[in-house]
Amino acid sequence: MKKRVCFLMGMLMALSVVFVAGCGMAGQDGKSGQGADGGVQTIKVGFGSSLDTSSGGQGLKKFKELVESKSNGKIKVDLYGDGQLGNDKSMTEALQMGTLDMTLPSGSPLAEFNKAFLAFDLPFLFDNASQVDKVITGNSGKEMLASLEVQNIKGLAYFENGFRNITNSKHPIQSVADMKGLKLRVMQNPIMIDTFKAWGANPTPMAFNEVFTALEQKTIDGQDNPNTLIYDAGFYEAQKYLTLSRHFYTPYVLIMSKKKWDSFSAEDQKLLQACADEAAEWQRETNRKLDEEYLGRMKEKGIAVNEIAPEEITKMKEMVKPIYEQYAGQIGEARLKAIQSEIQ
Ligand code: TK8
Repeated sequence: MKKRVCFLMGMLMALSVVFVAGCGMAGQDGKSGQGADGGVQTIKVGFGSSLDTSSGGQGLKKFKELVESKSNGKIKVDLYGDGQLGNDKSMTEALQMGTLDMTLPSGSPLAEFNKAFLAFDLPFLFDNASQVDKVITGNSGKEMLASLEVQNIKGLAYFENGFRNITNSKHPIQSVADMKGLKLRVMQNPIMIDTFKAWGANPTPMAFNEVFTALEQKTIDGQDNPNTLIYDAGFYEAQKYLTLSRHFYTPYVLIMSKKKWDSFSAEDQKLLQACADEAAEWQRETNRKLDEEYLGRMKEKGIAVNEIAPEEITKMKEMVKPIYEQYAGQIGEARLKAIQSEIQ
């Protein structure tokens, strides 16, 4: 299928990148692209989903367009989508080592590198987009981006992956009892694992690029993602039911290797930050439109969509209260309090 061909092509491209780098022809001290072509600096960006249909990919294209025009071509942005250069975790590691310049992971795998980001993974933390915006454009959001510096990462901005919903191939999830024993793929993140365990499901952590095949081969019953990615990744083709649970909110975090960031002049850094902010605002808006649009397309293609009754949601919230206490220490008590008061 389409996805698999992409993946194979991606592997080939990734191999050739490694080969060229191994021959010492690129990436000298993070200043690849500089010099020979009249001072042009190139930013190499890797992303786990598509560049065309996914909202994250569209946001990255927007960033590229802004940077290249505002720098008058002095800074070039090269985009590699579909997991060609790796998954969220491996690309973040590549950033730390300085072998990749930029990526856009979900906040959840990033939490493995910086525990503050676990805050966003708390179940039902946000009820709606305006609460999200208060936190990510407010103090807590900014502080968390800045805190990535310790990990050798420059945190630039928040894009939006979105509110996550559950798909599965067995039966509609109308109550928490319906989750019992369902083998659901989750991101590699401890809060997500503990949350689904608390609801009686059987969570299986897995990298994103393995999910489609696992659904198709039925080694898992289902998974959770925002509507945009359930559509973009084609998961709906291998699933019968989509439950609009909106149980987690996942931001995308636009990050650059510190080494690359430091290679830019103060003036260029200002330009890059401004482009990241503008692209982020555009992308969040776009994602919110696409969320609805792609849900409509999936309904047309035959997936059965249902909501969970409000009383059941209340019950699910009760069941995961201990998780807030359990993780407050790792997130930072003060940080969690600040986030909760920003939401109010
Ligand atoms: C790739 C990932 C992915 C995430 C996941 O873009 O792993 O489920 O939602 O979209 O960031």
